[in-house]
Amino acid sequence: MQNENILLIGAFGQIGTELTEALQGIYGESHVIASDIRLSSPEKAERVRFEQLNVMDAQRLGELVDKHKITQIYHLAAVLSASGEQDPMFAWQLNMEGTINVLEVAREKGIKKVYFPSSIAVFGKDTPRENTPQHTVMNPSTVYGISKLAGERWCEYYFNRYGLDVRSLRYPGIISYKTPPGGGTTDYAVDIYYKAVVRKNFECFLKESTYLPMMYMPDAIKATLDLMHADASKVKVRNSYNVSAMSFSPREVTKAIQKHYPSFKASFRPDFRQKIADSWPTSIDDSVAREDWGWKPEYNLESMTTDMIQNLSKMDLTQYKKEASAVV
Ligand code: AKB
Repeated sequence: MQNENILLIGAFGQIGTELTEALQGIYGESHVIASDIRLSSPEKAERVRFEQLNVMDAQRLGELVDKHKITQIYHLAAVLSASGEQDPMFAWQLNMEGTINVLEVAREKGIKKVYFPSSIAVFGKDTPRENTPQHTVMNPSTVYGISKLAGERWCEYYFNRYGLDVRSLRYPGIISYKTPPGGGTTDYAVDIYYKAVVRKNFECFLKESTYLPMMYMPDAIKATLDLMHADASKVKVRNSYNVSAMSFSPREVTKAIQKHYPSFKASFRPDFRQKIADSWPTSIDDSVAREDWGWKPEYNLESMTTDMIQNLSKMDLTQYKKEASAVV
């Protein structure tokens, strides 16, 4: 493991922050380079080897690969579904140019492994919504989904054409307490926990009956590392694997939280994100990932809720509380 040098792109995002920590634990701090468009907080600089990188700058990406003798790249920088709809051209440019830059630099420099996160957003309204199979009709309707589907196709192309070992997962909504998500349609499922812990009521931008596939962060990190560490012969899907852990609606997560905070209340005022959610699966069939490389999640809604509340209760949420008061 020590001979690997890993570059994370988008290292300070919701998944990047925790994946950086996990990779440091496996490979050692000096072998993990955390890059992002900017250093989001000075404290982060103390915990990582940081390099500034805009993923649209292919030259700088190549220079960093040479400088740190990088052997693996985790490409996590992307504009998510809801933000993407606010500025579709920018989302397309960043998501597509970023992915192509990573794949091209990886090919040119002989990188051993690349990780590309895809999403349930690759599915669309013509897709079977319940237990969505691994291989099915796609037809995404958001610019984020279109760019992720195109990214998946490019990953498979680079594998078939150049033998580049690219691996990918279609993440559902990811719930975590360390770093907030930004710009997604599933983000409500993080915010609702923060509101409950600071004893505020929650206004949800989706209807109470909207089921979406979700996963707790420890499972998302485990899935990512299990896939990246699997023997190449077991990685039979080279576009992207379906993975799932649970599926719930805003009403169900509210009820799960009310077991801890009986007076917690949620109201529902759907906005433009409802249409995005309605075009996505309600649950995912991840049996191919389970068969190929042994995927198995650990958390369900109840165990995740207990863990989220325990951890958020220990955190200093003064700033969050102030912001919540300002908007309520
Ligand atoms: C989003 O809501 O855009 C993301 C995703 C499902 O990929 N969390």
